[in-house]
Amino acid sequence: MSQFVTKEGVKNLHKPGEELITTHCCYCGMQCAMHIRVEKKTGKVVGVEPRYDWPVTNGKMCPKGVTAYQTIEHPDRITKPLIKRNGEFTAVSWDEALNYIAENFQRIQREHGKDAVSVFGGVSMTNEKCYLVGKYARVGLGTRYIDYNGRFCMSSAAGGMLKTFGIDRGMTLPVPELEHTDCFFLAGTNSAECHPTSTQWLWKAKDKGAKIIVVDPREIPIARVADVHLDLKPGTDSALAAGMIHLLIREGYVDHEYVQARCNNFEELKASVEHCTPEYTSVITGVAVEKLIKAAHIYGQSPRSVVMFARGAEQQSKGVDNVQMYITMSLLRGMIGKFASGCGTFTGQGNGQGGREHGQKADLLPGYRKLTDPKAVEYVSGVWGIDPKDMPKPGVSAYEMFDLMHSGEIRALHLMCSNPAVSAPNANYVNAAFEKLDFMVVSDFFMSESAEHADVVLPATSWAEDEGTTTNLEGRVIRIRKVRDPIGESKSDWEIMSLIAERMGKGKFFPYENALEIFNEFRVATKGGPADYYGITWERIDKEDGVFWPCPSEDHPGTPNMFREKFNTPDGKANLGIFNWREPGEIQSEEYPLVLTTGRVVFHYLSGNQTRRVDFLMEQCPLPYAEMHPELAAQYNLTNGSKVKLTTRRGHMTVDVRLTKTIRKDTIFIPYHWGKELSVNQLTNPALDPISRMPEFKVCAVKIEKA
Ligand SMILES: Nc1nc2c(c(=O)[nH]1)N[C@H]1C(S)=C(S)[C@@H](COP(=O)(O)OP(=O)(O)OC[C@H]3O[C@@H](n4cnc5c(=O)[nH]c(N)nc54)[C@H](O)[C@@H]3O)O[C@H]1N2
Ligand SMILES: Nc1nc2c(c(=O)[nH]1)N[C@H]1C(S)=C(S)[C@@H](COP(=O)(O)OP(=O)(O)OC[C@H]3O[C@@H](n4cnc5c(=O)[nH]c(N)nc54)[C@H](O)[C@@H]3O)O[C@H]1N2
Ligand code: SF4
Ligand SMILES: [Mo]
Repeated sequence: MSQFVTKEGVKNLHKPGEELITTHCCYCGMQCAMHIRVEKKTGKVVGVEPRYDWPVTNGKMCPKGVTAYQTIEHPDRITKPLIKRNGEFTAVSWDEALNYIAENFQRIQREHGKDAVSVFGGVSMTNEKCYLVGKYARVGLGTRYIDYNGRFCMSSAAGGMLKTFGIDRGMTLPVPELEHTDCFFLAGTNSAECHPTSTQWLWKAKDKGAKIIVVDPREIPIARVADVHLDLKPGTDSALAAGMIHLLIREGYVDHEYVQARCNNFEELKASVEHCTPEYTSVITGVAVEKLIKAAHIYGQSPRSVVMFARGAEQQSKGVDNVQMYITMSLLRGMIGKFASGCGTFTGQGNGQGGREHGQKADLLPGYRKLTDPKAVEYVSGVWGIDPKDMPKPGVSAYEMFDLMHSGEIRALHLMCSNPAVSAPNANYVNAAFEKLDFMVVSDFFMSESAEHADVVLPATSWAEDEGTTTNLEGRVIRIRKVRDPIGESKSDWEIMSLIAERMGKGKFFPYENALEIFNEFRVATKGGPADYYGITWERIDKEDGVFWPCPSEDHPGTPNMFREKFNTPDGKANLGIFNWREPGEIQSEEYPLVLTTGRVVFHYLSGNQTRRVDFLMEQCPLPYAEMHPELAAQYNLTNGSKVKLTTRRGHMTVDVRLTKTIRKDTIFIPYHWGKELSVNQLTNPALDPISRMPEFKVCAVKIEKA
């Protein structure tokens, strides 16, 4: 892969007779720009070439990105619709599959009501598709039950931002400004493995003297070069932030002028952290007092600081509290709205930002409008051409949909672009929920652990066989281009939804010929909403290297920097967090004495359904493992490579031990990119955050024994 790291020779990777098609990587929220190499004669995809002239990633890519093209024409692609008969999938025509789906959806809705059919979406899809999922559920199928995989991903960040700023936008500043930042406070983000190309900005800033503080139970790659590593016990982020805030106030680092002018709740916040001395904080978080004090001084003295967080802090039953407390650290220093300063979440999936704004969430309509707001319902109904009375009410969150499958309130499911059999918490319960369904449809381009439960599997096109837009972690809307014609008989997700809607008698609401028509309708649907895309056109995106929302009109420049003058709350002020300590949903006990946390490795993506099919990535990382400290392992007579059985209140699994001194002695880390008996989600706790309904993937109590 070395040719991708130096500039020399790379520009000439492609050969004569090849065409370069400019697009963006299908995986994480960095959305690295790249060219796909296509052989002109055959139309075949033969490789990739980084794109150097894109200001966010500058030609950098990671091991997943440079091999992503290998999934496009992979022999495992599903090429025909499949119907399960007597336990076996058989290929059928589109007509047969679509009729079968419509018959079953209609029968179930006749017998059990409209809401008995549900939709579960995902945000690896373009904005056009994500927008249509919401319309498909509410207009095409007429159900209230729709939610999506972003619930497991961005919902706590969204909840914290909404509470604090009145709007949820991943980053308050554009990525290239990070080069000029003096201090990075990174909480629960393993960006070197999960957003690898973002680190170029850290290194540039570090060359100019920037300081780095890392908050993570593991000494992750960036922690090794950090000025301070706060190695907290999983599940204690809000207490850690409260301790930092206590010190910022005590040591005189608060920008009182800014707080006075732009924030609410300062006195309440101050009272709530009065007891959070470094000693108190150290007891709760397990971080040494000296480290806390050092971090507060470094952070407090930096003229331009950025606080970034990700799933480590967010995937907890108090993820929203954690996010709000970390943002509060940034507000107290007066950083938000200033150059090269501010805060943000590392958006997970490729379109994790755009896909959460346009109506896949149980309570949201396009443009981040709320389904509980009658004016929003009236506006969107107008755009869709339906009677506002027919707009379904808000449904429930992703995990709660599985509860309703168990109780029988939900009897059918159309799952697209997600693999919850692997990625949802408490996997045994989730797999049992799929088995309880009367009827299940899955759209995917590969067979998945979830699709194995389905009655019908529909071949969707991949990210490279259709065009559209995504919104990257900055809030920048960018173009995804069609690289080749659909493989086999696969169809684009928007076409599949439109065809089913047509058979459900709702065809007139889905008249689309192409993705651009959907984009133009979607612009109008978002007009005037918090996430306003009305002024964004595909032409502008090409000309301007992406356009940032909100962008209310075609002559509006877009909004790379948020909150320059005011916040989106009714009084224009940000709401500081107020500390209120809560334990994680499950704490250690005599029976379950250790903490289990889960996450990612650089070589695999999410449920692994794509990356487990790439030889190079499998060579690097074929199996999950349990990362643990040698001192902990010794207590159980475990060595590197021995088999360990892990058990929680929900399930058990056996994996290899990987010894490392870079993890806390009370914590075990397992990556979650594998299914069935290799799935760590057999063990995880579905305790939900009260606001975001995010499950607690990052903390549960576990016991271990030698297997
Ligand atoms: N290689 C790779 N990259 C990816 C993905 C992938 O699957 N693979 N997925 C993409 C997606 S969808 C997402 S959401 C992002 C996720 O990106 P990240 O959030 O960076 O990834 P995670 O590994 O889930 O968790 C980050 C860190 O949280 C730490 N952690 C665990 N418990 C706690 C805690 O209680 N507090 C704190 N502060 N930290 C804790 C873990 O040790 C881990 O290092 O990555 C995106 N990029
Ligand atoms: N234990 C644990 N569990 C976790 C997490 C964790 O940190 N720990 N993180 C959570 C997070 S942050 C996330 S984002 C979730 C994600 O988990 P999932 O939602 O399961 O994500 P993927 O594995 O990307 O699943 C996407 C599926 O859709 C297919 N697909 C990809 N693109 C398209 C498309 O455009 N159209 C269609 N129709 N199909 C497509 C892929 O082949 C794959 O089968 O996992 C969550 N689960
Ligand atoms: S950093 Fe993210 S977007 Fe960039 S190549 Fe890697 S997975 Fe793809
Ligand atoms: Mo995610």
